Amino acid sequence: MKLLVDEGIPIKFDGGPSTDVAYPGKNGTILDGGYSWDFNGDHIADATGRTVTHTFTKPGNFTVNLTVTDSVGWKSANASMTALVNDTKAPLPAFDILDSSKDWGTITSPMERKTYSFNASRTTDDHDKYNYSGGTGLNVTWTIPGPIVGMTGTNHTFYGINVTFAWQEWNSSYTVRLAVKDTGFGSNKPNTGYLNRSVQVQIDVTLHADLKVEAGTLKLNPADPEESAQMTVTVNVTNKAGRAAAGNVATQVLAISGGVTTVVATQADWFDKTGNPKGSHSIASPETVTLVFHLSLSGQGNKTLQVYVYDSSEPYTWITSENRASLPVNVRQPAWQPYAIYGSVIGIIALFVFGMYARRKIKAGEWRPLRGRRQKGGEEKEKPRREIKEEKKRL
Ligand SMILES: [Ca+2]
Ligand SMILES: [Ca+2]
Ligand SMILES: [Ca+2]
Repeated sequence: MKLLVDEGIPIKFDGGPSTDVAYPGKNGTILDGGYSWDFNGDHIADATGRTVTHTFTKPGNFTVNLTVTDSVGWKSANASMTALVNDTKAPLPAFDILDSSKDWGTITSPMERKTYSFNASRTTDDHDKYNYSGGTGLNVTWTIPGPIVGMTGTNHTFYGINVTFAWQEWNSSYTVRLAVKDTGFGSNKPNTGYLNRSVQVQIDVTLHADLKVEAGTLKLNPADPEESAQMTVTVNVTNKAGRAAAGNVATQVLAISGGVTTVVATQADWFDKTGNPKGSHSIASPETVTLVFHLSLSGQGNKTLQVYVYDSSEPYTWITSENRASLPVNVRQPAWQPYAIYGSVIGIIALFVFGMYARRKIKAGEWRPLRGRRQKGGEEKEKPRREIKEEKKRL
């Protein structure tokens, strides 16, 4: 006789059909306490009573024994059956991050671009274990977000109880998802347990540049430029100590006016601290460079000129107000502009005066209109000219 049950379900057992023969010809009496149940085959009683309720808390094959003893103390033969208990509970995933450089100690917050082992051997299941030599057992799948050293894409799947990788970039939160599947003992329906754990990846400060504009070094020449006239913007920029070299520096000058920001220069001349031109546009750590921008401003009036510098390796949390420097600037009317305006006005007046004068002369008959004169004498004058040209050719 075989019993098929799920783990965790209470099952009622009834020993009622048992009968007892105390000795030939006379029936004995079986008291309730005479029913002894062993549900796990260890021959140690787990319950007494004619009817008992038992819950199998673990999957597996178990031998159930019922021993019936009559009031006289004669033991009957055992009645036994086999119980096959299905695995219906998912594994409980758990993992540690191990640092080989610290004698495989457990850490919680890894460093960017450093390799660690992610180990799920603390995972438990009520039936299966991980099979290190392959074959059936717990099945472990990792889902790792974010860029990973030596891999493409931003979402990665790893298999196995121990996986090794390095995150390419620091991040306040990468959610590691661990899925562990059992074999589904008995029912052949595997159960999967999940664990989502947020992991903070620390920044390695030696892998990033950190630029700042030196306070008070921003100079405009001239300080009050004319509109559209050439001017220079000079500033000193430092890469802080203990950082990576800045090798891909973005440089910008912005003009801000009336809430509108315009990029007015992106290229600078680079000089080292001794004033010599710098061949490479990189800033070691620590080093200060001088940037000189040549630009002109359109639109008159008050503006804010802002220099903005950052390196492509600089984390966004390090690109702060220290990466910018600003000065107010009043863009003047160009010096030639008033003269041009006066000149135009005077010219218009002169034309008007001349017009009046000409009108009077024409009316008086002293001048003939231009159009009439051309029509009358035009053909007569052109003919001789043509003859002259022909003569020249002949010569
Ligand atoms: Ca037992
Ligand atoms: Ca299980
Ligand atoms: Ca910075």
